[in-house]
Amino acid sequence: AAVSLLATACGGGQVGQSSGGSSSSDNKSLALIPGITAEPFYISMQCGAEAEAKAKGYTLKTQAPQKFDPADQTPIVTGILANKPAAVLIAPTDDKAMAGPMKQLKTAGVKVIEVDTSLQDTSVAESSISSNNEQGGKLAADTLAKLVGDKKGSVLVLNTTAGTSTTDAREKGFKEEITKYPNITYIGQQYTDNDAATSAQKVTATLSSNPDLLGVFATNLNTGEGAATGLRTAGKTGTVNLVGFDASPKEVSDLKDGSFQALIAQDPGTIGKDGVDQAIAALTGGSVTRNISTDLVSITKDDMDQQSKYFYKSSC
Ligand code: T6T
Repeated sequence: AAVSLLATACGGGQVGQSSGGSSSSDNKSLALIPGITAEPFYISMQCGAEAEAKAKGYTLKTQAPQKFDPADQTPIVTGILANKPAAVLIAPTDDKAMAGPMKQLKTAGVKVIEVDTSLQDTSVAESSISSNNEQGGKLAADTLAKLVGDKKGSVLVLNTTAGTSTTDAREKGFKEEITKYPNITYIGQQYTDNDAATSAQKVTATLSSNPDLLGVFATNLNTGEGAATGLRTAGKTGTVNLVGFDASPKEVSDLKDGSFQALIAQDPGTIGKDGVDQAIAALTGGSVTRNISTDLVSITKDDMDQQSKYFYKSSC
């Protein structure tokens, strides 16, 4: 029940049998396991990966968990293992809990490529492709500080769940960078379990406990969409500056109508494309790059028309 296919979004299908446990050189079947189903960041990644796989003569099938949760993602890895694709591109939903299942892939001779998130254990993946998330957190801090100007008050980070490598790194970068602004007090992070409604509640609660709140940094898509709702409900849109991460269609329309003051957008299509290229290099004895960092950009309402190539897709 935890398994869901993104087939409708991007034309992919279920992970199929490879050519009968054949050697990796003639097995051209790749699998993608995103962090969560039906979410524009991972759909955009899937689009990039599918297009590249097709261009290179490989098949790519996607299976994603319902929740961003290792309990949902582990059975997908186990199921895919039975079909033995040549390589698996995966966004591990926990930097420790997914190590066991991912090691099983490696032990079975399946090449493992990390896309977006990664494990603490760097011995499992051949290559890891992601944004420089710590840098993204710093960019969010500088962007928020610029919006706040010389006003004095506090700022909050709304984060997803501890153990998510990407969002942990975003908070780390933010926390370090925000100390450069003495007028701003960082009151710490609150976890939302990657749930928009929880994020909205945390904003409302913080507004009552910290009436001097000047800004919020929401570390990802759901958290940001929820924070925008929370500020709207409290009548604080625009008064409390909101910097989000990602650029989902909803976040982009919220930026346009002033619910967000800025978004830090990633380039998920390129993460997917590079993931396929690294998988193929690993399978064919090509040169593999251990770590690849993809673009991040800060977008505001004023420059959003020029940055539309960074907007995420809901289908390919
Ligand atoms: O922000 C992205 C991704 O980079 C992160 O690892 C998890 O959340 C998103 O998928 C957005 O929902």
